[in-house]
Parts: sequence; structure tokens; C-alpha cells
Amino acid sequence: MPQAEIECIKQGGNLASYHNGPETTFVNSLIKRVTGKALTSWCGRTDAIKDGTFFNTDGSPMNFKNWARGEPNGRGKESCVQMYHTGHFNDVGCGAKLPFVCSKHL
Ligand SMILES: [Ca+2]
Ligand SMILES: [Ca+2]
Repeated sequence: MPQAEIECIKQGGNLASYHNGPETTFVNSLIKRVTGKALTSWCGRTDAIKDGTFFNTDGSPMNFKNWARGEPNGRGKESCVQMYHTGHFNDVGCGAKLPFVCSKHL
């Protein structure tokens, strides 16, 4: 998992997971408002347990894939997932430094 997931767990949550287009739009707007830029961010999705089988780190159902064209393509080398500012997802290595949003069930 990316370091960002560890930071979220420390705060009692997980990296944000996404279940529909409006959720991606909401978080991407938030990131843009805070940073002033449309940026790629971490998503709480991984296939670290079984390559090719993605799940949400917060345990919620994987019911919204929305992969970018040609993704996921990383096989064993890419087990973390980032969200483009378009709301599409890409599997990627876990070492990048990206903005992130945590979420928590209340
Ligand atoms: Ca993978
Ligand atoms: Ca990829």
C-alpha cells in the first residue's frame, strides 16, 4: 500500500474509495480547490493480495471500476491505484508521492 494509506489508517480511516461518478467529481473538485490544480491522487483500491483482483481498502464493494483506457495493465508490478483528475483509475506502483483524501465511516 502507499504511505498515504498508512497515514489514513493512523487517523482511523482509509484512502477514499469510489462508488460512482459524482464521488470522483466531488473529491477531484476538493483537490482542485485546495491545491489550485487538477491533480492525480491516490485511491483506496489495491490488488496486493491477489494480482488482478482489486478491492477497496475500506472493505466497501468494488462496484465502480471506471478504469482508464487500457488499465489495469501493471500485472505484478503495479498493486496500488491512482485516480486521474478525469475520475478514471490506473494501477501504478505504490512508491509515488501523490495527493490523497482519507475517508472514514461515522
Ligand atoms: Ca497488480
Ligand atoms: Ca497501470
